[in-house]
Amino acid sequence: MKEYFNNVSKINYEGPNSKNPYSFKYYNADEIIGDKSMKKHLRFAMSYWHTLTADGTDQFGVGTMLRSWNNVNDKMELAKARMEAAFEFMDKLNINYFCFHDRDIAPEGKDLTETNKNLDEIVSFCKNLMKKHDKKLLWGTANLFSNPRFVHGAGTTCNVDVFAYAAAQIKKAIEITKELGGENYVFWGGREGYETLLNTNMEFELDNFARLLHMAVDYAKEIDFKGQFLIEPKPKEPTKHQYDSDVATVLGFLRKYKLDSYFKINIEANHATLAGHTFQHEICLARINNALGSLDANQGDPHLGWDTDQFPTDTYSSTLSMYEVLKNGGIAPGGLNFDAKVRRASFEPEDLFLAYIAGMDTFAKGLRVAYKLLKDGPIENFIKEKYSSFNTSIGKAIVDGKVGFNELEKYALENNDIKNRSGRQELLESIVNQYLLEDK
Ligand code: XUL
Ligand code: CO
Repeated sequence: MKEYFNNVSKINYEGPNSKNPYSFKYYNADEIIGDKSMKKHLRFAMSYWHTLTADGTDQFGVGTMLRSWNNVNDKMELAKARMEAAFEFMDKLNINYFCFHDRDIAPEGKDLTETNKNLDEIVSFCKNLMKKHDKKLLWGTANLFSNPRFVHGAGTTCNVDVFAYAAAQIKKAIEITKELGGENYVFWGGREGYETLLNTNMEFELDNFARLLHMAVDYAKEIDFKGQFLIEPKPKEPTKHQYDSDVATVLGFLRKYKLDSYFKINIEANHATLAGHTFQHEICLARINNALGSLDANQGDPHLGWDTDQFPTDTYSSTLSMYEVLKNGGIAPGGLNFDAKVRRASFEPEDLFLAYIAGMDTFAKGLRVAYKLLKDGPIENFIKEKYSSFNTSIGKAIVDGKVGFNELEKYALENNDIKNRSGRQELLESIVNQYLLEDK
């Protein structure tokens, strides 16, 4: 088979002292951390769109990426060359999973029939490569945002023809995800939102969106698709008011429409930033609601107000997010998908490897530190102690639901000596630093 990345060979773990840029410093796939190997904790996935199809185009200029598979003219041949490159890339980086949108892997045809035919051809090509390279599909999804037909949305469109098209597209995307053994299926509502209420019936749009998701749930049952359904929140971008703006909003939506038992949440770091939350906050909120599904591991830039989708290099954030993942008992059947793209100026194919190494090492380091922090317990113990007044007497009675306003008023009237204790934020932050800086 043709080699697409002939300047880079397999990336191995060489440890934190290595100066070889093409080596892992922290990610040691088979090393056991606690009860399982790093690769089982982290379940890294390659994002097909950013890695294989993105060309570096931005609003000011055309693509810059040098990609050896691009010299093929025929669209289907190009799709196949890309896919071969994808499997070579995953092999060399020791990544076991990938994620795609339907339109990333196969080109649209002149109509839906031809588009589906293209998809079928590529899916069977993909299935063979998956077997040969021993790779798995973390999740599939449908791109319901790039084509101009989705100008008013997909599930929230005002045009019933578009709604039907979206349903047909999702149906097919679930089918191919099943065909490839996908462990999850993602809904990111790219165009599901609005700019102004002057032209929008928000209530009807949300009802319709829920109708579409219920149809998806019914269809999954019909064809016995066992993968986990996920919703991916994101505020603003592309629309001003995205309906799935953050974890709390998605939970409210799922509960209102009785979809909560069928969906978990795919949380993306940069989307959390845009929502004014930390990644950790979003993961924690999903975790405590039994809704943590999967992670899109990337990061934004605090100085830029859009979804820059950078590779994650912030070890503080990766530590605190892995802390939540460990508290969740793991992320499976979800994983860590690098929904991240190399910068436009990092246009050489080697940059893709260097970027993934950076991201994988950042989360491996985060996992190692989070595991030690959780095992030693300085944060857990502090938090436990902080709420200890609820463990005995009147505090316990509140938690047990045994007292109401009358008893609490009596207690407050008799208790004139209220004392608070420090929250010790700075101490706790320096403990996290200590663990991070001392871990080798
Ligand atoms: C867009 C985004 C998507 C989803 C899948 O910001 O994150 O790529 O992850 O549609
Ligand atoms: Co994403």
